[in-house]
Amino acid sequence: MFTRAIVRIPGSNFADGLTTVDLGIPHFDEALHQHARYCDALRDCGLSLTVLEPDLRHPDSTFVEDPAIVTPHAAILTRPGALSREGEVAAIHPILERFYSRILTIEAPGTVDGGDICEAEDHFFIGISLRTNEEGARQLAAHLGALGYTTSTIDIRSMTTILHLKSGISYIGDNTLVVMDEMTSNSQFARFHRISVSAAESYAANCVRVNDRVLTAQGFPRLHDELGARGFNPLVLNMSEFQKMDGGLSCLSLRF
Ligand code: CIR
Repeated sequence: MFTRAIVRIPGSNFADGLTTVDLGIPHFDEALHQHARYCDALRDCGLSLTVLEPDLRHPDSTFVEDPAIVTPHAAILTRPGALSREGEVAAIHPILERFYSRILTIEAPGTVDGGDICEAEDHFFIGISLRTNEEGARQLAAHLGALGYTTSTIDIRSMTTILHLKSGISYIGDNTLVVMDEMTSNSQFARFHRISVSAAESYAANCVRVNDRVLTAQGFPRLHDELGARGFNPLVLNMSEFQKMDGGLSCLSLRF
């Protein structure tokens, strides 16, 4: 069960953030509206929110998942792989200090983006990507190991369609992974029930279990139906403006 989440309202320069997709420039007012609906959804799932003010120094800072990893035992400050996002770590640090007495760090030359880290019960999959490097993964695995978790790495550097590991897989509880078609046969996922997401719906592979709901992106009916058929309770949110900036549902909050 999660009881809290940290979110940050998008800044007016949100469109100046990084993106690899060609879906057009996000509409700021619509992004604010979608963000507010996202916050409502987390509250509906029973979470108490810490809502941070926009940070205009960092256009991508609404994606609070990337500068930190939170576990029940400790928070880990990451070292984001994109230079323009480095300062987000110092900005989130004092917020995490309100909730955690133990805060660990990733040191240079290691880099880690929280979006590359997928927690499945007591195991963490660590994506090696253009943002998370091998040294960052090694440091993170050592921290998580000391906290009692197992870890393994998944190299996604050859996959051109996803930015982060969690753009392609999500653990939604009940021993179930939602996985992009391209990754379904990965032997590391063999012990899980897998819900495969077709290339046409690949954006929907980033979904988030929050207590008894699964947040899913609007516009992907096959995954939605499949979740329902398997007994999950989807909560659908319009993510169009965040998708334009390579962001998904998990990126917009730290849940603990
Ligand atoms: C970036 O490129 O860093 C942001 N525009 C999007 C980050 C999305 N975060 C995530 O998937 N965890």
